[in-house]
Amino acid sequence: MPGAAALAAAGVLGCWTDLYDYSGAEIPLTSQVQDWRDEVIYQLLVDRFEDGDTSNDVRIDRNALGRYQGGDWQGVINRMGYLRQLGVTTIWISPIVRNVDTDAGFDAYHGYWASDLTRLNPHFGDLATARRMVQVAHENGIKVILDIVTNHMGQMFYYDVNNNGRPDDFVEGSGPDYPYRNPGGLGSTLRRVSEYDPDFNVRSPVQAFTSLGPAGDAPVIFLNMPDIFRVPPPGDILASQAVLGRPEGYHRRGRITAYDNVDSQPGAQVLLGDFPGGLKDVNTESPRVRDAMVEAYWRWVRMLDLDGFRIDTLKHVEHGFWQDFAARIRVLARAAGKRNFFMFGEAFDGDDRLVGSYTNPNEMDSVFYFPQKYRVFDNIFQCGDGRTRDAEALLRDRQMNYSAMPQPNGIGVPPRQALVNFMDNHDVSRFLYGMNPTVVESIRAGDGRNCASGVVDIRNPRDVERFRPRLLAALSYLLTEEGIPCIYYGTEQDFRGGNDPSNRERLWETNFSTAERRADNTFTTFGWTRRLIALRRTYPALRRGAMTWRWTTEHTGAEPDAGIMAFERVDGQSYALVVIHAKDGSAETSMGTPMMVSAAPGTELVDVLAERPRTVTVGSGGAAVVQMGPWQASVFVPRAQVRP
Ligand SMILES: [Ca+2]
Ligand SMILES: [Ca+2]
Ligand SMILES: [Ca+2]
Repeated sequence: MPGAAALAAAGVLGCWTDLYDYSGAEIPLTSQVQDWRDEVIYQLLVDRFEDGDTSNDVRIDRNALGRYQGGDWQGVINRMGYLRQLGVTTIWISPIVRNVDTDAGFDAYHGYWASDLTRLNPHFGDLATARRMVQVAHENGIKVILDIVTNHMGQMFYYDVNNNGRPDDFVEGSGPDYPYRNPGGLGSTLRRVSEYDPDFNVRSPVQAFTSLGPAGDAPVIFLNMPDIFRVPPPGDILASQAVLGRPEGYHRRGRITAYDNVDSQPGAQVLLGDFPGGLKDVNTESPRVRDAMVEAYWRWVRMLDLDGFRIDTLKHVEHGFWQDFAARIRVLARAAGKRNFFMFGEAFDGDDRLVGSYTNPNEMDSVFYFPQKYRVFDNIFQCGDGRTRDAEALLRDRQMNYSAMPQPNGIGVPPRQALVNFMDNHDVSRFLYGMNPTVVESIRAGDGRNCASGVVDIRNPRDVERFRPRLLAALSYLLTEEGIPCIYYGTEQDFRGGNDPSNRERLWETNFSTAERRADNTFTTFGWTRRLIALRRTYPALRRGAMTWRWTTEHTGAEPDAGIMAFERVDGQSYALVVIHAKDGSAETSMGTPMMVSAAPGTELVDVLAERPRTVTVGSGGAAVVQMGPWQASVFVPRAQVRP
């Protein structure tokens, strides 16, 4: 690496292009994970986590969260101790590959604008640093999941609709076609067309027009701007990549304008359209493109000893691609001796059946549990009106909608038991941001639920403080329920940013505080999270136990059991009963009538989450009565199983 001065003097990124030695880059692969249900995932955006190397801080702007901030892989290395102290066991890192560096006033700090899948993004470091990051993580018992995108590349080309050889913005159409102004309707609507991002064309590739009329498929013109890595992938490192620099590598239909046809029919906009922002949709049906994706991403596993892929935008790619891609990666992993390589994906949708469909045979080992994010973390924990019954309905639906068969050559756990649970991520406002008034309105309209208590005035720190008990209760659920918990970085430091990019704060500004107590001796969110993760590690039932609901309710307000939710986790002899009171209030409450649990009558259950352990003795027939304070969470285990 040249020094910081040399980079700054050069002032462009092009000078970084060929600094890396990719030769002899494969390393021995290791198997780090026995059972993914034992893991706690921590999602971090590399650019926002820690700036460990100021020499790569090229063109950062700390006044704008839509620009690069300076975080890097050296920063992740430097803060491995912080992650270990929190107790997380896996990090999911944002994409590492080279991106179109900047476009329309925003930067590719997030990594979702790929331009070359075989080179690294130099803002984050070099190959040696990336490799050391994974090695140091493994030495600390932390696994590394790489975020990958196969659906689209960055803004690589424009459609030369008017055939003049340069990118234009223009108005199209012959005039207003309102009947009163144009009897007979011969005109067409005026609309603005950007050649970077024209609207979806239903029947064919984006079409060209001249003054004489239609002129066939619009030429696709790749840009050549090496200073910002906006160049077609040269295919010099992997020949397979060259297809991504040619028109045939893309669907060329234009930008998605309707998201409602999400059922993956052939021809659907969501499958073939460009992603907003001009992100060009890859021709994923093409065998050449499939080869390019498998080769490029498998190569990073070989070079870095990665432990899994988090896969972007599942529902924008046809099922056939996933069945091919995932199966081939698994075969490669097995042949290379990498066991339990984990692949889970993002279908950003509340439709449980749709999300579950990506766990069908040969597809994902797991998916982000978006339906739960909406129906449990938003509607129960953020809203807090007392109704908890829908959490039970969701678990029932899981039996129908998510595969019960582990993927062939996969992680050995059925998808339905390995869903990735989360309350927020980089694409939604943070939990502590509170409920968005629009969401509140839609919930009210939908089922009459009153979420007024979930609305937080984000300008008022006291309001946020009143909301924080909900976060602690939500974390208690996240870290004790069935599946694999995933925590978005900054949650442990009470970050409360709204939508993208304000939910992508710089973590280093917290000084990575590991304080477990606040001035009044209550837990910090860091301390509470650490405590829950430790419990999960100590009690096998909380990691691998089957989950059975024992109490949910439709009651609200002052009714005795409003806000109560209780479930058991049972793994062989290991038993846990989790009770959470997801509602505001001032006094303790019990559920009115006893709940029936499966622990034997006479069993003394100890609340191991409480600071001063309290006990409940199971009565005849399995009846148990539990008193709960507002937003309190309890984890009861039999006295004989309590561990220090
Ligand atoms: Ca840096
Ligand atoms: Ca043009
Ligand atoms: Ca697509």
